[in-house]
Amino acid sequence: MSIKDKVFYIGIGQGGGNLAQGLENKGYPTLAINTSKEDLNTLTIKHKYHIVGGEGCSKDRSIGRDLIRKDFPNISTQIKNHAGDAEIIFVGYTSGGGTGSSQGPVLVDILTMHPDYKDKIICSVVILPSNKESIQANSNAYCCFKEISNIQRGGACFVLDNKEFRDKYMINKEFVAYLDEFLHIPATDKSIKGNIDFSEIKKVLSAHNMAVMIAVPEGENTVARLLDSLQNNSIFAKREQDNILQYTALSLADERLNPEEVNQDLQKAIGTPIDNFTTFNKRSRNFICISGLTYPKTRLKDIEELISNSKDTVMKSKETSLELNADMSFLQTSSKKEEKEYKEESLESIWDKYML
Ligand SMILES: Nc1nc2c(ncn2[C@@H]2O[C@H](COP(=O)(O)OP(=O)(O)OP(=O)(O)O)[C@@H](O)[C@H]2O)c(=O)[nH]1
Ligand SMILES: [Mg+2]
Repeated sequence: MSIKDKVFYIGIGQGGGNLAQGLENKGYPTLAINTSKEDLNTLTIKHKYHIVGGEGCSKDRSIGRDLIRKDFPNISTQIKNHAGDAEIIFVGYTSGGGTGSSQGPVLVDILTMHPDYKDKIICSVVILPSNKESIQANSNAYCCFKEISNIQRGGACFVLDNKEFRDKYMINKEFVAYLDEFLHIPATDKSIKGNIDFSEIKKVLSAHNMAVMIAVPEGENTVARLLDSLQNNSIFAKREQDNILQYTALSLADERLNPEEVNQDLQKAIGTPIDNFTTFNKRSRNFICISGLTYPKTRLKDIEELISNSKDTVMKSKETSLELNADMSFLQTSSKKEEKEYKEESLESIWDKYML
């Protein structure tokens, strides 16, 4: 049984669906769910589901919420029909839109309690909007993360950040490549000095809160280079520097390295995990996945600031009551009358006008 049969990905909304497309292209079973038929039509993946009554949410989270609630029995059937024997389920969505942002967190929460899935690992892939995007997108992201941070039973949550990279599709592509690389470690990376098996992959992915992955080409100063890439050149949201983490899975390119020493160096910089798993690969890449990290508090604080800076203007723009109380209607009377007459005119009556 290949790793691809043990994993199932559900994409919600446009961004979630785009990730589904990337994963399906690599051979993973996926399902794309959306309120928008048009969004779904852009995907060529096998299993797509259009939520009944959905016309897209135009970034309105309340519409998405209502729709998933009403259509949940059908959505549930779709998941049941396609999830197969997956042991790990990923739910992917963007936090800045209306559909994925409102439906992703609640779906994850439900799956972690659902009798059919509660013994599976339910992971998330969530995308943050760039800080150049609209106040609406940023406000949606903030509200979405409020919900995510309250999910009690979820597994690893990979937070991708559109802030650092301009090209959204590059972010998708890199994430898909990382996830594929990580999931294949038990099959491809083998060494007498240590292996990582599937149960260890599951252990890493079962940790709550945020997870990240990074890979750098083989070279000197393995740990420093991994950390630098993670902090400065990553598709993931910046990690909090608070030394909180649960697991690390590390695959090293150079068999001459001492895994204990490498892990010690790593822990000096990022803190001590509950457990660390290490192996070696022949791909000339050093790869790490870290899970059980704190959610990106600092980044979310920036979003909070961005929204609150615009709050006054937004509130004012929403005020509709323009208080003009004087009666100036004397000049309006005749036009009102004309309007009335016009409305009463029917197509038939137009003929009458020409019967002179
Ligand atoms: N990285 C990445 N970001 C995306 C992608 N698609 C959309 N986004 C971002 O996601 C936000 C918009 O979310 P969408 O996924 O289009 O929204 P949706 O879930 O379809 O919701 P509605 O369209 O409002 O119904 C914006 O912040 C976009 O920049 C994608 O494929 N990759
Ligand atoms: Mg959409």
